[in-house]
Amino acid sequence: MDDFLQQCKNAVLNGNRHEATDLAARAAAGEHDVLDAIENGFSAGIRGAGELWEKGEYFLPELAFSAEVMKAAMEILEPALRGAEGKKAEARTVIIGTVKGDIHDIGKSLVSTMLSANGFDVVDLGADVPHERFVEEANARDAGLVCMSALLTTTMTGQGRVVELLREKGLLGRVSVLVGGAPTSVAWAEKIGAHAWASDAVDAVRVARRLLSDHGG
Ligand code: B1M
Repeated sequence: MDDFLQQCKNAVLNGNRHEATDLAARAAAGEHDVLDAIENGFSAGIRGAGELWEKGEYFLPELAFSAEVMKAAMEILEPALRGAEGKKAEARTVIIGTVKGDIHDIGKSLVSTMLSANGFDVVDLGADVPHERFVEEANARDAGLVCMSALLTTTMTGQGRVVELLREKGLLGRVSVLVGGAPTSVAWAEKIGAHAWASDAVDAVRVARRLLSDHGG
């Protein structure tokens, strides 16, 4: 890991807001590739904080503080991310959210930003989104794609519930479903009947494009 990325990682890991926002501003100003700083610097920091918490070396408030610092950095980086990407208008609306019972929103927001930056018309429902709401919004907006994030093994089942609800309402032919989040996988997506899985925000853009063009978006 180069020095800049290591500093980004440490700033989040140590809960140093000033350092993190300063590094984010430097990346946004062009000193370092923005996506690389997010994926391999700041995200490495928040994952590191999670590992320390798992080992009992961090308490939950420390983990939450690291997450706040990461979000403060993301606020600075997101506009730069939007500006950095090419704009190609995609016709169909994309609905995105983190499923019910799950408040992890950092990865979801990164995916959402990258989709917007790449010309998708994104409706971000936030975190802890009731299963029915994905379906209502997809129907009301004639969406082409529903994207769901889940970070907990206890909430990932909600992704499957939304697929079932879409099927029950007869929407599954019209709308595709993309799932992601740390505990999910290609096998999981197949098991619940989702159309695809993506590993990260860049992959999500690639897969979303494919799904929308396959389904006439
Ligand atoms: Co929580 N948490 N957390 N947490 N947390 C995890 C997920 C955990 C793995 C930590 C651990 O044990 N090592 C663990 C889950 C264990 C499990 O289910 N097996 C856990 C737990 C247990 C909990 C609580 C239950 C703790 C408690 O209260 N006892 C609680 C749950 C609250 C709730 O949701 N109801 C909780 C709370 C929190 C905080 C509030 C402190 C904070 C969240 C703050 C926030 O998001 N606003 C937090 C954090 C920060 C984490 C870790 C450390 C980091 C998550 C993160 O932001 N990563 C996490 C450990 C880990 O993931 N290693 C952990 C950075 C982000 C950029 O990556 O979200 O993976 P990620 O997103 C990636 C990809 O996954 C992918 O692209 C993104 C960009 O690369 N992706 C998609 C994500 N969504 C996608 C959707 C797509 C496609 C790709 O298409 C739709």
